[in-house]
This record gives sequence, C-alpha cells and structure tokens, in this order.
Amino acid sequence: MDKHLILLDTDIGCDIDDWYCLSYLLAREDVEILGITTNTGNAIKRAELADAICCLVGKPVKVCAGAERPIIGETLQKNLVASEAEVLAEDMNPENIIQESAVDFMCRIIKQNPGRVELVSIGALTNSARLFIAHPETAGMLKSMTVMGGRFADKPWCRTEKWGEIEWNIRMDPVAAAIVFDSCVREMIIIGVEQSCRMWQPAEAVVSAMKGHVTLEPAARAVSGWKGGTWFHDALAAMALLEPELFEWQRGRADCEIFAHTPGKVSFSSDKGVNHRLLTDADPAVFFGRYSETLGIGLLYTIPCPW
Ligand SMILES: [Ca+2]
Repeated sequence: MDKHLILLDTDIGCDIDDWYCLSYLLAREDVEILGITTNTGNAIKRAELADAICCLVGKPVKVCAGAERPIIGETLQKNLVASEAEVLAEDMNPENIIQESAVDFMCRIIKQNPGRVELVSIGALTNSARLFIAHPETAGMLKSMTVMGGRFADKPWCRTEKWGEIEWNIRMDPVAAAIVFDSCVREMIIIGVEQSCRMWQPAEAVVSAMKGHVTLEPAARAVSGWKGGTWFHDALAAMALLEPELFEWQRGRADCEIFAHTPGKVSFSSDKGVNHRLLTDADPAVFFGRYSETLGIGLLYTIPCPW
C-alpha cells in the first residue's frame, strides 16, 4: 500500500485542534509525515511542541520553524506564546528542530518526492506562499494541497457575530492566501470554517474520552480548565483529505480579496472543470465516529455546537 506522504504546516500551540489533527495523522497506518513546519508567533516553541508530540508515539518527524509574520504587515496573532507547549515542557528537545529555513526544508521534501507530497496547511498560509514565490515549480510538484481556511458560506451554525466575516487562518495572512489559491497546485482541497465549526464538543467530554491516550491525554490537560468546549477544525481538514468519501464536495475556484476594504474575504465559484474542491457538508456524528475509531478513544458526538 502506498502511504500518504504528508507535509504539515501548522500553528500548533495556542488552539488545541492542531494537536488533535497531528494525533489523528500519527494514528493512521497509511500516513507518513515527511516533515512539519510551523507558523505565526513563537514558531520555534510551536516546532518543539510538534516534535515532542511525535516523539510521544515513537514516530520522530523532522520539524522546522517557519514564518512568524505575514508576507505584508505585522502579525495579528495576539497570543505570541505557544501556551499549550507548557503541558509537554519536560518532553521538549530544542536540539531536534531542523536548523534550516522552512521554505528550503519544504522545497527539499517536495523535490525528493515529486508528485507524491500532500501539503496540509492548518495555520496561516505564509510558509506555503513563500515557498511558491521562491520555488514556483514546487506547486505543480505536489500531489495535493489541503487548506483549512476561509469562510465560504453563511450557515445557521456559523454566524458572523461569532466567527467574523474573515476566518482566522486567512486573516493571519490574506496575501499568502491569495497567492496559494492562485497557484498551480493540481488538487486544492479547501475546508471552510462554516463546516469545521460544527466539529465541537464540551471540554469535559473531551477530557474524559482522551484519558489514557498517549498524545491526547496531554492535549486534554491543556483544555481541562476551558470553559465551554473545544473545536476540531484542523482534525476535520486531515480527515477530509484522507477519507473524502465521508463528506460532500463541490468543484470550483476559491479566491481571496486583498485590495478590497475587507482583505481576506474569500469566495467560491462553482465550476466542475476546476481543480479546487470545497467541502460543502460534514456530519459531526460521522466525523466524531471516525475520529474516535482511529484514535481508539470513546469520544462520541453528543450535542451540537451551541453557536
Ligand atoms: Ca491551526
């Protein structure tokens, strides 16, 4: 069986769903993570956290710290500290982090595996956009790129007052998003927040279900004091890539505005002949069922997201 060769670009460290996503990828027998890059504030600490999580399951992965700031302007990321890293402070080993620019690191991995690498972006798109600027040929050498980002539709469960008009990952670097959506990646897989925000569970259910799991129990420690609940946006993105048959899709083209008064506003035009694919329906019961089965935990979908 040919494994999925994944290159993961993440802002792990201050929103727990990156940790849920990485745990899902590590649990899949059909996945080999070729490398991890990090982005947004304190990227080095985020890299150390990602490395520590991989080491917990005995699957060390090459990890490299990437861009902390967007391509243009200052970062909007207020939480510059990767606070979740404190949970694994004793497991961190800064010497494991690859001392190379994230762009060179990504380029090398893609060129060593032409046509086979699946780039999964679950944070700001800065590293990917910088890669495509410096080495335009790498976009066409990817097997696919998965983007967790954008808000493409109004849904009763994804109201503007809660989620804003511009989704977080795109807001972190709208110019990078425009470059990525405009690139010549062969298969662009897009998960908007209007679907991912449905993947929510109360914190107490998560803490209870994750008890005893090698990578998820420390994640549960990080969320144990949280009021309300916890989202699984990034884990949905990984599952949508690896198990697309579980979900509904539409082909078309995604775009990101950068010159309008709302930079970061995205749109999607339906077109069967275009190589962008947007997730249009994801059932939370199906998602949590598969997530629990893959991780061997008892996390069941109990109540819908109250937002
Ligand atoms: Ca993320």
